[in-house]
Amino acid sequence: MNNFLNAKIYGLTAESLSKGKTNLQVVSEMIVAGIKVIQYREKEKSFKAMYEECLAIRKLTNEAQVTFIINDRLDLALAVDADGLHIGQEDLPITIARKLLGKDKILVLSTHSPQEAHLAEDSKIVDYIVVGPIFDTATKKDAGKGLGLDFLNYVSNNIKIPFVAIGGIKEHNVESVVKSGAEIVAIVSEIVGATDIKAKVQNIEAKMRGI
Ligand code: TZP
Ligand code: MG
Repeated sequence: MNNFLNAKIYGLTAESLSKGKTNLQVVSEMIVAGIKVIQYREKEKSFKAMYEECLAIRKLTNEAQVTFIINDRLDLALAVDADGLHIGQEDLPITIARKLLGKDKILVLSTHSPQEAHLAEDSKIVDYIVVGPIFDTATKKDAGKGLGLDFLNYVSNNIKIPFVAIGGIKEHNVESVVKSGAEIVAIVSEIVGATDIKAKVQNIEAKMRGI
């Protein structure tokens, strides 16, 4: 199932930033809030723990017809029959990821420069690119400094495959990201750390619609 086509928000898990909630609780609140594409992102747990958590998330996302993407781990994506895999420039080469994932799953690739974005587009095997970090973020330790909106503007003017903006995106700055061409935003801390996830999502979506 691919809901990226009409999604506004790509929601990512981060249990350490979830104010005591589990990833499963956060995912279930994201679903109630209407988020249609959710990524499991977890760097600390054992494979067994991630597998069990993802099986439960897979059940919830299937029931709600929400697209479920796994970060980094192709084996985990296949093991729980996720809808897709999100990898970075330091992960499996995209050709191998695509080969092992099969043609029907969604392949998402993070990009950090115009050159990486063009390579992803020219490959013809990446479905979505993620563009960032747009702003500084403490969520991803090795993200580096925010690249600013220029890279996003470049992608929106020069790249034809769909893209998602990421990195330091909050309710207060999401309008600037949309004005620079992003139709989908990936958000971690602002959503998982919200006391009321549904209200936060509604506020962000309202800002994205220019309300
Ligand atoms: N990739 C680039 S920045 C980032 C990832 C996973 C983290 C974004 O998190 P936040 O909390 O929305 O800034
Ligand atoms: Mg990664």
